Amino acid sequence: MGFFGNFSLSKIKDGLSKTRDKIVNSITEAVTGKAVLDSTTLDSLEEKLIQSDFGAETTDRIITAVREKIVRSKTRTSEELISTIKDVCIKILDETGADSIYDLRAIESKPKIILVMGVNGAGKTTTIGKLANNLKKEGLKVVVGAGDTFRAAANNQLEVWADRAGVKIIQKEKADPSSVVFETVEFAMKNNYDAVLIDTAGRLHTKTELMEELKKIERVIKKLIPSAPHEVFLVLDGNSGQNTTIQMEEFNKAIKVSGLIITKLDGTAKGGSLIQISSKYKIPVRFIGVGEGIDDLQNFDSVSYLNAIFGN
Ligand SMILES: Nc1nc2c(ncn2[C@@H]2O[C@H](COP(=O)(O)OP(=O)(O)OP(=O)(O)O)[C@@H](O)[C@H]2O)c(=O)[nH]1
Ligand SMILES: [Mg+2]
Repeated sequence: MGFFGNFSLSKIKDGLSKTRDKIVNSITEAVTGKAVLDSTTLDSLEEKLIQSDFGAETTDRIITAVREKIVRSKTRTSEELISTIKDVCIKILDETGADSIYDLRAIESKPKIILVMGVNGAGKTTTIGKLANNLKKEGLKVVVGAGDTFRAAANNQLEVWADRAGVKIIQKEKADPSSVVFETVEFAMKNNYDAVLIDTAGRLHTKTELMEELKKIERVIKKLIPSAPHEVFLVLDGNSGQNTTIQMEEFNKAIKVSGLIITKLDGTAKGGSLIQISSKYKIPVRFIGVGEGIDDLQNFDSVSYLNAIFGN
């Protein structure tokens, strides 16, 4: 289950209970009492899938699979339907390369530079705190760079997390974000650190100058280490539903995203959007946030995720 010792199936299950209720109930509702899966029932199923944030493309794939498998078979239980839908989702997640053995500790070159970006309030700083804590616990020498110089409170917030995790932080008041990033990477290189986690300010993907700032951060990192950043994580709020696809597109244009972190999956009914974004962009989800605590970040394991929604 990856490198997080805190992997917890029950946490994932609890977190995804609203998503599970929404998806499974609405699918069951669409087909219950229907002796035949005629086009009206399939239309209704299609509508429910769209409402569950699967997106048009995934919904098409599911409806095609349902047509092929279920319409022709004699037994048409809702269990069979759910298992067909789950199979499509397994394929979609497999195609992204998301797997439970992904290991953030793997260090191709030292220091490993991990850049974290996303819109305002997505959960970047919290996630960095959780990642720092986990990497530190695994014995890695970790430094976090306070690349969010936009809000005065941002530095304090990251500092609190760095303290909690017991890792070094590099911060500079009122500085240009890329200069903080430069200093952090340089510090890590000079002092033989294993991993650098870089926090960035939340930004609207529609703000061109802020997206340019991200590109500048990447350029600055490359000046010091041409192969870096080694991971570029886009943090997406699991509650955003449809809006996540546009964020994905715009951030990916600025810096190529290597992995996704979906936060706040606890308590949202929009967990289906994770499937939508996986299907559309084929970028692996690496971690999911299931709470605000330091231990509430889990390695993404597609099988556990789908079991939590659809049952085993
Ligand atoms: N329930 C829940 N809350 C979360 C999770 N991740 C983050 N949060 C909360 O979301 C809020 C915003 O988190 P931050 O980490 O400050 O988000 P950010 O992306 O750094 O925000 P900006 O820097 O302002 O753009 C905080 O209240 C966090 O506690 C999660 O997985 N579950
Ligand atoms: Mg922040």
